[in-house]
Amino acid sequence: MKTSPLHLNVPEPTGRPGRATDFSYLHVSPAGAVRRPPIDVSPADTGDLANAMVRVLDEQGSPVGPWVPTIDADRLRLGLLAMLRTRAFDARMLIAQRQKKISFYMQSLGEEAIATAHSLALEPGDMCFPTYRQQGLLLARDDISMSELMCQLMSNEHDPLKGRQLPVMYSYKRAGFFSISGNLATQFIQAVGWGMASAIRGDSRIASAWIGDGATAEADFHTALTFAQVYRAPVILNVVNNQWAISTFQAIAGGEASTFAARGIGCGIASLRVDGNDFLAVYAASRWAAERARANLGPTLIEWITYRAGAHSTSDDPTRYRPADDWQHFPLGDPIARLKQHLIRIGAWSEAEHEKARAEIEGQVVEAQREAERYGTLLDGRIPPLASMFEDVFKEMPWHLREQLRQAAEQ
Ligand SMILES: Cc1ncc(C[n+]2csc(CCOP(=O)(O)OP(=O)(O)O)c2C)c(N)n1
Ligand SMILES: [Mg+2]
Repeated sequence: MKTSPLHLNVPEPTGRPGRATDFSYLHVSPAGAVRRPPIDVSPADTGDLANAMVRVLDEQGSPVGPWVPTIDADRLRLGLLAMLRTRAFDARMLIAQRQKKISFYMQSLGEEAIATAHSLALEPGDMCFPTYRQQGLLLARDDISMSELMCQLMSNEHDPLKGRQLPVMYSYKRAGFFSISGNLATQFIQAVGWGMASAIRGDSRIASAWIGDGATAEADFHTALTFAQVYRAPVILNVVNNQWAISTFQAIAGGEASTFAARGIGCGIASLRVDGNDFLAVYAASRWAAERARANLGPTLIEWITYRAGAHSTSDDPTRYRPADDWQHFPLGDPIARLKQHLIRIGAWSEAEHEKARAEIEGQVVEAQREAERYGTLLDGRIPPLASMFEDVFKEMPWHLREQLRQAAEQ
């Protein structure tokens, strides 16, 4: 028998610079079309939810269908302000990097609804294990000031992490924000372990794990799913599918043949695929998953569909590998514009209020930066003292570190 030579499938995005993306691969469900099962649903019975897309806001900004959450206009306005704050903070810090005041930055442009709505859906004491694009978890609450975050970014004298972490890799136990690790996917196993520990102690706090589409290709992702399912750990497993992993399209991580949410079904985990640019859908799905975890019903995997509108980081130039105007054509739009449209529609917001809030937030970000810069930026060398490098590791400094500290002081 004559056979043709073997060859491999190497997924390619439909869009490239100068060639528009065909977004039909996203399979967008109409708003309100997807059912909302009770929280004690059997994980095997969520297969349809892992392959459809939970959406609440329709094209006109009206909430429709079974996933419309119970949330009042005051809280929604809080959510809108949190998204505006996150966007303004990101824009300002991008400029600060270009001015060499900070060495590196990562924006969450276009993805703001996911972290901010999720943050409002959790309870104080719950612990998030974020990646570098969930600054909205912190900016949605006022536990940590913007100027303190900026001190970390500037690695200055007031950097709470004393210059030991890459900018954006915050660590705030008191705000339920576990130290960010640059080793992607480790967040998933750590979150499952933390959730298991909470259950072992008979506590009521739950964990929330974060990963990107690209990082799901790491073994840790799959290990975490197994442990979460076997022990029914109280954890929300968030996969942020923003279509890109630096210059690599999500299909390279396996998003072509099946959804990332469907990975959960294969492991016996209740799973949802959700419009991540729909603030109401993010809030509703997060609450559903949090209720399941707190009721001892186990983990929920949620794939959030969104678009990384900015560059991967300040070291990346996306115009090299995708159409420059891709975001404008993304079918799920801009999360801020969509929540704004909804609030205006229900009479709880106006264009004038929006403009005023935007300007006020802009002013607050500028003020926070002014405050942070009083403690130095990367430009003026006002960094934590050299000796601080030797602190905080051992309760009592061993002799060889004391010796190295003495030698360093002599330099
Ligand atoms: C274990 C590991 N492998 C590779 C990298 C290098 N790296 C940093 S970010 C990134 C892309 C991750 O993409 P994704 O998971 O989709 O998250 P996104 O940046 O889109 O939010 C890679 C490969 C890393 N930090 N850790
Ligand atoms: Mg990604």
